[in-house]
Amino acid sequence: MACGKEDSGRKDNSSEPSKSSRLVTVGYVQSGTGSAWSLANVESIKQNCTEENGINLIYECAEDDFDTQLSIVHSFIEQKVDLISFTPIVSEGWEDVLKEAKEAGIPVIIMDRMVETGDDTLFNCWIGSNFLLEGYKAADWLIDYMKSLGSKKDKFNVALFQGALGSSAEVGRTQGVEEMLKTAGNFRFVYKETGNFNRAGGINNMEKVLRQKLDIDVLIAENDDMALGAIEVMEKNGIKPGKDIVIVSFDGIHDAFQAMVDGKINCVMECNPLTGKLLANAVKTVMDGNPISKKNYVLEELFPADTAADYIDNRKY
Ligand code: GYE
Repeated sequence: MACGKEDSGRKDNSSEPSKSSRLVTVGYVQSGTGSAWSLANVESIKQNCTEENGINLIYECAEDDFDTQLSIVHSFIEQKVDLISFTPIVSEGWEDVLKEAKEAGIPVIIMDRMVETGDDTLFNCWIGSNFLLEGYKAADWLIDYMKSLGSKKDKFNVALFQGALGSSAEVGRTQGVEEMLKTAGNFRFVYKETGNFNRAGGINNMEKVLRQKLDIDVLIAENDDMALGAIEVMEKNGIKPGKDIVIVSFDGIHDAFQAMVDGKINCVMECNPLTGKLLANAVKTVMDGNPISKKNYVLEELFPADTAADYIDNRKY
């Protein structure tokens, strides 16, 4: 209606601020886009942090490089954006820049992965997953599943493909699965390396496992992309994924659900990337000066393979 006939040539004397001056400028920097999870996360943020929702989004991606991400956050402070948000590639190293943001009076919302600072007044809130709990739940399922197979082995050999080292997603999941499997007493980690949360990392690690003839019973991949990469290698080498090697992974992307339906992944611990709406709501709450919880966990479920067919058609990512 702004361009309607009635308005033409008329001076706007109203005290109502113009649309653009009411928009909150949010500088957001994503960690990287190497996984289907992060692509879905970016999509969700872009779909919800819109002008219709009162947000002018400046979107940047750090392509998994910490220094790049740090300098982008710095540039947001220099640009005097209204609010900064980011998914920290690694947990540590954020203290100084967060202090600068605080001194400049710019609120900060941390997304997905967490920062490690001694002072949680350095950010307004965090929205993300309970990675430690994800690790516990996945390993707990695995313990029962291995029991149900009735194997005579007294120890199961486990390969763990970790996510990007030092990210809270990696740290939490690693701790969770290690602690939980230790309580069972019959799991032995024979391989533990990062695959950087991407398919190439899954391929490289699986090739190494085979080269080293590690004879693994279980693969725990800290995200689906690495599991799918490993599956490619297994199949090329005549190994039946999901049968010869039990596979558990994290995220719950559509391709992993398909792999479960096909019997190639045994269980997926979901990690929900659809947090754009929560971010848009949190931006409003913070900018309105209303109170907000410091930590906001997203809901997520465990999906054993026999449930996958019921859910696959409704997966949104
Ligand atoms: O599991 C992985 C992504 O931080 C929760 O990062 C996120 C993880 C997710 O690249 O696929």
